[in-house]
Amino acid sequence: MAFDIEMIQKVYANMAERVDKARELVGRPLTLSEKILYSHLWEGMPSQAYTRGKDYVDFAPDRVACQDATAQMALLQFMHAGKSKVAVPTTVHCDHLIQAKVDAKTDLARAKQQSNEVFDFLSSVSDKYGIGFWKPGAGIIHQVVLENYAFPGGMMIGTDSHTVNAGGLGMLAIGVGGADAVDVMSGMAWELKFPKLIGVKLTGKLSGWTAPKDVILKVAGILTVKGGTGAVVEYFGEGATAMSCTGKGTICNMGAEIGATTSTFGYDASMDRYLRSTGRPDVADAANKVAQHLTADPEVYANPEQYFDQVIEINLSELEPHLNGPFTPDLATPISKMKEEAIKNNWPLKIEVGLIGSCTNSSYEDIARAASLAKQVSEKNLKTKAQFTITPGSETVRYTIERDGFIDTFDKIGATVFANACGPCIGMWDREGAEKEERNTIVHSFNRNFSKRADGNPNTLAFVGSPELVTALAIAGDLGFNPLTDTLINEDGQEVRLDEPTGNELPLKGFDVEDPGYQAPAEDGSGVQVVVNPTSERLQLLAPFDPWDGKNITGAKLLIKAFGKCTTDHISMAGPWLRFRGHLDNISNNMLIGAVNAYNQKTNAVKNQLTGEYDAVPAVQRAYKAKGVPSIVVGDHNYGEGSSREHAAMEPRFLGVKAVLVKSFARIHETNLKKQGMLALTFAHEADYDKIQEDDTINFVDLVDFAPGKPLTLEFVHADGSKDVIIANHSYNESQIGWFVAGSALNLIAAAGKA
Ligand code: MIC
Ligand code: SF4
Repeated sequence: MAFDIEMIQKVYANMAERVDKARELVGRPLTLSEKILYSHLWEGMPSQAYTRGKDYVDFAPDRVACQDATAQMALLQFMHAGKSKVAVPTTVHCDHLIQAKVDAKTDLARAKQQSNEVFDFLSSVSDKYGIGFWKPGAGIIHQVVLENYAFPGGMMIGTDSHTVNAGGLGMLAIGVGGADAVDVMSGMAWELKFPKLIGVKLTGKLSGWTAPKDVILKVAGILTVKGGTGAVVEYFGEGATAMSCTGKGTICNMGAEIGATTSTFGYDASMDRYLRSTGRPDVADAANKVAQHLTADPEVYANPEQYFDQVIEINLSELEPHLNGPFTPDLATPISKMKEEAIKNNWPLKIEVGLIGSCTNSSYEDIARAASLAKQVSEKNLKTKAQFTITPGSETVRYTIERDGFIDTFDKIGATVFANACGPCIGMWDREGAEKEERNTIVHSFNRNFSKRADGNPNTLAFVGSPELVTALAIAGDLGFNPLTDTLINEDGQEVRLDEPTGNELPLKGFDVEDPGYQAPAEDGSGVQVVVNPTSERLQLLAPFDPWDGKNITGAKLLIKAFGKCTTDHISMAGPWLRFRGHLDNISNNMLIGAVNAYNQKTNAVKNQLTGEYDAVPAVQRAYKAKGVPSIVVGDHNYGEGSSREHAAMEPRFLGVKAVLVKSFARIHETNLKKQGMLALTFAHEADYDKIQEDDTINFVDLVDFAPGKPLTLEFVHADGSKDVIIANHSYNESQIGWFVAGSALNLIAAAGKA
């Protein structure tokens, strides 16, 4: 039986009435995204139509998921909310803190030892507050959620940007910062600007070398890393229904890479099959009864232009396999053009490592198709040229693929099977020789490929592709190899061709597992003690941030003007820093160390305006903090792209930065800044970015009149005494201004809890 089946049945019981009411209010047929949004309003029954891209709306998500690296901060905050139990079904998944080095068993044992304190903390907080706990080794959050919790037509939030993966099972699943999760866990409404809608019509059918991954790699190329901002992407068409449920998951997963709020697919037979195969016939039966509400009204898909803000059409029969990268997931190159592009751009052609798996691509189908290629290595007397690694998404998948002989097949090509965890995808990869920082190429089936992300080496060029393409390329060891047209020379000197990958969507014998790694919480957790050692370097209880003093901020210094791409990896790096995710003071030592200083093009070297000397960003900011000098950060477009990690907002808040002024924000990061009581501002005139100088002192002129829809005026006083007045826009509504005034959103919840 499925987890929380009563909750799912309740959602379905309300659906017809709410969807009908919404259709009447909106006055036209509805997309699936609208049906899910309107049936999850905080107020219950819809009472008005909302304007997309404009109205802030309160929602009531059905569930919450957190992963270890973000759960620490989320739960440290939740502990201040004054509740005895979470208000909606919630789970915690231990997956980010396991470093890949030797193999699954060794690495898992080492991680359990090294992060024992954190795992114990998460386990006991989960036990106390009624949270389902997935132990280290159980799998990656999004795969475990897809296998156990996602359900068509549901709405969930998760403290990880790839929560959107559950769209593969027809949910609206949205990545958020921990403070948003705390709202929902505390039984409060969750606020989101009513999203815009992008429709993607998939015609034709995938075949041969092309995989679902190629759909999203292509979409990323079209929309770029910020093209989906503020929008839900809804996929439909014959190409969508013909695709596996897990393939849909891959497409939704990487919707995070285009900045989309989330992505989803209408309920279809592939979802029914996946639900049954993962032991949830009860959910499938319940969904089938309300199936018409779990997809768009037929008029919508017949005339999408009338209902979506933007429509993209992709013919799957013509889609080529793609490789995206390096350094950004939207640089899309069809495989037939790769050789030419690589030579033109001087990308090293030799592939050092091929890595498959991760939350994005470790379904049974993915692994089966990749294994069908690995099998050809011995059959055709080939030799695998690159190293090859696999990170299974869950113990269920791992156990099943081992049973079905795939692990054996990979073993034969010398593959390393890492633990069921994030590992190399998030810099938890102790790659031999990475410290030499040599220029080199890797290919993987993960989702992100920002600089330093996999192995910490800024000179590693990472290309993202489907697991089958990654496997073929690892066998060939050559970035320029096109398996559709090229041959390889085998050990006997013969020219051979790789046959197209094949594999079953789902295991014929069903999924199997001995120990899935789940721990249910105590029925009554009131007696459970949560201990945080005051001298711990990993965990630190939070102290509330100070409320606003009601005055204009004056005499602020420019901490850094960040140049170009500044993702959450640049603001609060992962990899070795993941160990401090529960200790705000310690992790603040990584604040903005990856951001490029616009004045000297260096990372982690900014001018301390009090001394005139250059120093590390955190050190300079700590010097300002010690002297009580406020500061601001300036940035470019899509600032805070990538992760949901709220550390990227809490660190500057903790160290005394007051405002972040940029050309544009990524959605989750903007909300995270607001929640933590920071000022998240955008240039009214983008060109003003260029007016800002290294020695500037900044005065807010009218912060005392901070109000919704009213831009703020900032005075930038230059070293020679001249000044520029810069207008900053913001998107704060009344209640969000309340967070700023109170010092943080949590301060308000805590005050309400005490009242
Ligand atoms: C990522 O893929 O960048 C992460 C690590 O999963 C993050 C979460 C985190 O930083 O903990 C995400 O995507 O939100
Ligand atoms: Fe983990 Fe990578 Fe997935 Fe993030 S994207 S959850 S780091 S596997």
